[in-house]
Amino acid sequence: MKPKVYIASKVPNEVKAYLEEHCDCEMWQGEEAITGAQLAERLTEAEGLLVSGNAISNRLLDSAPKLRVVSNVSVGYNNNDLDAMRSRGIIGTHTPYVLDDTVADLTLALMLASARRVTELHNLVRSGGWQRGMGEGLFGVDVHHAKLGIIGMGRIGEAIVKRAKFGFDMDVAYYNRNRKPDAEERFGLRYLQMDELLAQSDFVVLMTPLTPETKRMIGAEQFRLMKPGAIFINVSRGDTVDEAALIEALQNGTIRAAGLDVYEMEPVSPENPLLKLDNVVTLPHIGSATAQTRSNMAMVAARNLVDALYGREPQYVIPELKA
Ligand code: 8YV
Repeated sequence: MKPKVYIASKVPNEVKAYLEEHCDCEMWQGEEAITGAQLAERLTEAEGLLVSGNAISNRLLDSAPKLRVVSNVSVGYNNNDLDAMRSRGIIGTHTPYVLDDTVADLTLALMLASARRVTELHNLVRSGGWQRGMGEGLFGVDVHHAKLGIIGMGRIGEAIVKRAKFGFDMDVAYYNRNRKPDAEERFGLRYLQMDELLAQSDFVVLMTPLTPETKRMIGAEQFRLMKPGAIFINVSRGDTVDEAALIEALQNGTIRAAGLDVYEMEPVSPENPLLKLDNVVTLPHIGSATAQTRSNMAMVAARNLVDALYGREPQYVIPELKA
C-alpha cells in the first residue's frame, strides 16, 4: 500500500507523476490557494503533506492524526509550529539552495528599480507625464560603487554579494548573528555590527529568516540610524520589519526609498499606505517565482516527502528538527 499524501499546492506535471508513482495522492483542485480550514478538513487520513505557505499550527495538526511528514515548498518555515511538530514526531522538510540565485536576482532588481525609480518613471511615461526638460526631476542614484549592507549572510546573502561585488563593484558589508570568516575571505566582505551597518550603508538589504529573534528587528530606531539617502530592501519576511515605522520613515524622508517583496499582511490590502508612495517599489512575494525555480522547488519538496515516508533520510530536513 502506498502512503496517503495530501498535495496542498499546485505542482508541475512531472512532480505530480513522481508523487503518484510513490504515493496515494489527493490534490487541492481549487483555483485559489487552499485555506487553513479547507486544509484541516482534508488531512484526516494523510501521512504526508506537501504545502506552500499555509500555517502548520498545533490546531491543524490536531486534525491530522496520521501525519508523519510535512514537506514545505519553500526555504522559509517560519509558519511551521516546530514545537508541535517535534512533540508529535513529525518530520519537517524545506527547499534550500535551489532558489538562491533566483531570489538574489530579484533583490538586485529591487535595488535597481528603487535607485533608478524604474516603476515610478514607468508610470510617469505611461500616464503621459513625460515632458521635455524634466532634467533632474528624473534623476536617481547610482547602484554601482555604492555601499551595500546585508543583514543575514546565508546562502541567498552570498548570492547577492556575488552580484553586487562582481557585477556592480559595490562595497559590501554584512551583519549576521554568527560571523562568516569564509565568506569574508572569499568575497572581501566587511563584517559590521548592526548599528554601524545601518549608519554606513547606501542600500540596506534584509535577508534573514523570520524567527523570534528577527521579528521586527528593523523598526523606528533602526530607520533613524540609516542615512537619509538610504534605500531599504526586504525580500525576507514582512514580520522582520515594523511596517508602520517603515511607512513613517518613507513618508518623512528618514530614508530615500524602499523595494519590498514581503509585507506584514499578504496579500497587501489596497488601503496599505505603502501602495500610495512613489518612493516604494512593491512586488507580490515573488522572490523565488520563476517557472524553473518553482518547478525545481516542487521536485525537491516531493523527493523530501517520498524519502521521509519510505524511511529514508530526506535531503533537507528543517535544521531545528534534525535529531
Ligand atoms: C515560497 C519563499 O515559495 O521559499 C520561501 O521561503 O519565500 C517563497 O519562495 C513562499 O513562501 C511559499 O508561500
